[in-house]
Amino acid sequence: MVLPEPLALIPFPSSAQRGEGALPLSASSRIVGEPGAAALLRAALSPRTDLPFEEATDEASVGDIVLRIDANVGDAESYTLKATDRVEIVGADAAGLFYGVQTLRQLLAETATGWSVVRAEVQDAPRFAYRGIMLDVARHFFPVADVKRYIDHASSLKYNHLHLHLTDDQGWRVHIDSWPLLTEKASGTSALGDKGGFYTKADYREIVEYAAERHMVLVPEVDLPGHTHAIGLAYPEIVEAPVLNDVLISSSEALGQPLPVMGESYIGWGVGHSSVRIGEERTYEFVRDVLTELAEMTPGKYLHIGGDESLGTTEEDFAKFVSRATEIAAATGKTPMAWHEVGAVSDIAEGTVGQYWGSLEPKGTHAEEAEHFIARGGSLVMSPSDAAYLDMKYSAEFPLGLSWAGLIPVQKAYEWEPTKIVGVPEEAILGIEAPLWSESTRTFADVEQLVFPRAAAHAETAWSPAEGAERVWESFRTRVAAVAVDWDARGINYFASEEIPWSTR
Ligand code: TNX
Repeated sequence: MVLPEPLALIPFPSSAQRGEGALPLSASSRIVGEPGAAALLRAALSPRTDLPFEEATDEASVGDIVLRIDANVGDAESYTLKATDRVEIVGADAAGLFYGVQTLRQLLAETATGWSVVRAEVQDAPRFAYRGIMLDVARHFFPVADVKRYIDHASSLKYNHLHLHLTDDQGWRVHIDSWPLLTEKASGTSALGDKGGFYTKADYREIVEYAAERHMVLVPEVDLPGHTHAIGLAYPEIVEAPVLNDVLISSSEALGQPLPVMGESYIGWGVGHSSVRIGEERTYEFVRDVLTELAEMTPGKYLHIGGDESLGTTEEDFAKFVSRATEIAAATGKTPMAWHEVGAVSDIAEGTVGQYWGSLEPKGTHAEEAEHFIARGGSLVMSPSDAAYLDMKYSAEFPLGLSWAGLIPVQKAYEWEPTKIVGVPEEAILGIEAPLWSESTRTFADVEQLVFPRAAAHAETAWSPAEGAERVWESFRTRVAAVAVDWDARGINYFASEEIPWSTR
């Protein structure tokens, strides 16, 4: 017996059955129903198929695409899709409908006689509420147009949180009215001496809105108390002189990169040398002003305060700082989020969400730190660096990316289980996030090479049921090959890894 091939969908739905053949689309196929979703669907389908897909509100007929919202379909973000003699997508809410539309894009097929939709019946709902992807716009700045493209890519894979790493040693990337010198003096350059940049408040709001239309929530990060060298270019009175450690000195030398110098822009990749002044009251005014302004223009519920790699800071100072900083973040009305090191501090604000970036087999105190967020009533977002990091090289020869957490071929990115890393109950895991750090990515095309196809792997970990029959590498690798036809149509510069049978279509 020949088993039917699984539908080429990523992330694979909770349930998806193939029907008989394909439903032909034609110039008379219309999109009937919810206007917002219809406009996005039309914008996606029309250029690709060269068919008009007129929007209509009357009764649907054969060959049409019907978009509806009905809360009875299921929980938040869920949807059903039926492609028979027409396509009907019903979202439990606007997000669910949007995800059904993304699934439809992957069911689109071009045949000798024209465009069609593979007949199918799908019922779908996400596994995790937080499905995140990060872009580091501090090490290399990426303008609004690139961020929008990132949002397009990620939302098509049903990611719903975009974490922007907005500040680091190499630059400050968002305008803050009450501390205007940050963008005036500390945004000009990127790593490797490349051009910098920053988002005006209008730019930031444009990103927020574009993301919201695609059901992605922006999670802004201001990394504190370390990763703050750039702040010293603008406000030296709140930043310590660089603390050089042996690893920083030897790795900078090996890479031929300069060491950080107080008051000068830092263009190397080294970490752990900077800190804001923890004993200085003005520092907390800064934190309050920055987080308050960010909170005002961020509709999402999280404010990320960083907290990683404060290598030159004493434990005592670190504790003093992060307990205040998480309280300040909470006082804006948002939920603080922080890298797992912050979990080393006993009295962090209640409900703070921890982002675990240790390895799949936790080292040292990393697991305890992560577990402490749960003890404080928070939850965890899992970003194990040896599986979820999009900036690790695929292989030793790969020209872009870093390798400190190991090499991450696509299969390794695919095969990990977020609930089996630290000892917390499954409900304590809010979700996962795949971070793209941008030390080595000088262009957005570089970003796409590292992100694709691995972001598709993480999307499936975030969305698809853990026990699903298709949640296995052999299935995934053939589905990637098929979904990549859509990536080609969008011009995504994905890495054609040899692990994927690209020619199967
Ligand atoms: C570690 S992961 C960092 C970043 C670097 C990244 C490079 C984390 C919280 N901090 O500062 O960019 O490694 O892979």
